[in-house]
Amino acid sequence: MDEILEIKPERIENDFKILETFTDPEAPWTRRAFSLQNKEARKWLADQFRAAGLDVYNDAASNLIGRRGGDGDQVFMMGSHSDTVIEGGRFDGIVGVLGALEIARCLQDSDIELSLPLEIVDFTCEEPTVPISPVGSRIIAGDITQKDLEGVITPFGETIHKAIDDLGGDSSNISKAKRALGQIAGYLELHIEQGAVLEKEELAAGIVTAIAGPCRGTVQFIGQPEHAGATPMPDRKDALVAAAELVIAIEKIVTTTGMSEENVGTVGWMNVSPNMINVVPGQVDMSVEVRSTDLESLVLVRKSLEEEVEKISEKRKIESKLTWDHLEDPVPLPLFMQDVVKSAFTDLSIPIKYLPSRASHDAARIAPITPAGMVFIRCLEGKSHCPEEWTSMDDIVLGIRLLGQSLLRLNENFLKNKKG
Ligand code: HGY
Ligand code: MN
Ligand code: MN
Repeated sequence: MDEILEIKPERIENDFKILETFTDPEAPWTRRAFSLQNKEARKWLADQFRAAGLDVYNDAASNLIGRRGGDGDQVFMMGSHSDTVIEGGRFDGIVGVLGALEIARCLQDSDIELSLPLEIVDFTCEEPTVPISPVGSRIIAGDITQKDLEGVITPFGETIHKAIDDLGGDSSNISKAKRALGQIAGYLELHIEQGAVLEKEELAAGIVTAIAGPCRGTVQFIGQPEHAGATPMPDRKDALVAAAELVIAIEKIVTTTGMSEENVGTVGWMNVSPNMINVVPGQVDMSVEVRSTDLESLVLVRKSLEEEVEKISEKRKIESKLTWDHLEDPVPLPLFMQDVVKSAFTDLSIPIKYLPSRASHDAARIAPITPAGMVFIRCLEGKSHCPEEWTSMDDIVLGIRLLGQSLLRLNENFLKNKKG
């Protein structure tokens, strides 16, 4: 199929330049979900969606949606997220949102109508700014219920209800945002790889085969705060030493369990109390996150981690509590969606490269209700979730061309199946 969408690099470049200005000025690039920067960026994005001829609305989950091609229950969907981690990158998620916007503009420019309406989406809160994240894509998939919102407070001290409402959602009735299986005829997401496989093989783009499942939780160790000078070592119930043992144990578990090369494990934050130089730490709260593209290994890793917490707490005679906040299995992307994306690579004469995603994406969260496909573009040294995250405008333009071509191929596929 010929390439008929005319991507405009200068438009895309301009979008990135403007969107990245919506950041915490002290910590570029930080635009956490529900922050002031997120709200302001959303207003700007909504204006761009409108200027691209889209009908713009927020669903009850507050996802920002631009729609073209009239009514009708079933749609094609493309998108990603524009919220970031703290001092994250200018490209994680953003490439997918601005890429979808550019495709919508190209469709408007060339007056092309697809066989179904198209919705482009900026999903709310993809990054773990609140424990129940990702919020927007999980609500669409029916994976977050009204009850799950209870008690959730954002880092800005607001209830998740107020935060969703302030972003244009309807937190009292989030089930209105839920889509039934099949309502989204196909979903496409463009994203940076956040790994270095493409760069090492000197490839600009790749076809995603599966998405690793992130399992996130918190561990609490409760020992006994004591005088750091007067308390003999054997008598201590030092919560921080217990936590330190667990940090080392997690690294050992993920690197020796199952298909270990598929596993990763991280302790991202830790709170020590009372956090004073001359007091034996009485309590530690810490995050644990393990992931794998292999389900069996992921289950074994989680089980070993739970056993390890028990073991440490028995040995040190201190209390412990592990709570899993969010469990995700690895998500294989349907072969026919991989073929849709592959045909786009062939159309544009781009070398074919299949690879799994070790980072997770909105595509994984809506995969249970729609066939999802992903296009990856390389990023510098695989870096992401840090200010050094970078990808070239050439690779971004190529990624958007592949995204657009995949959409046309998805449309052609849909029409063929409809004719039967
Ligand atoms: O953590 C992730 O994989 C994604 O960036 N939220
Ligand atoms: Mn991310
Ligand atoms: Mn992302």
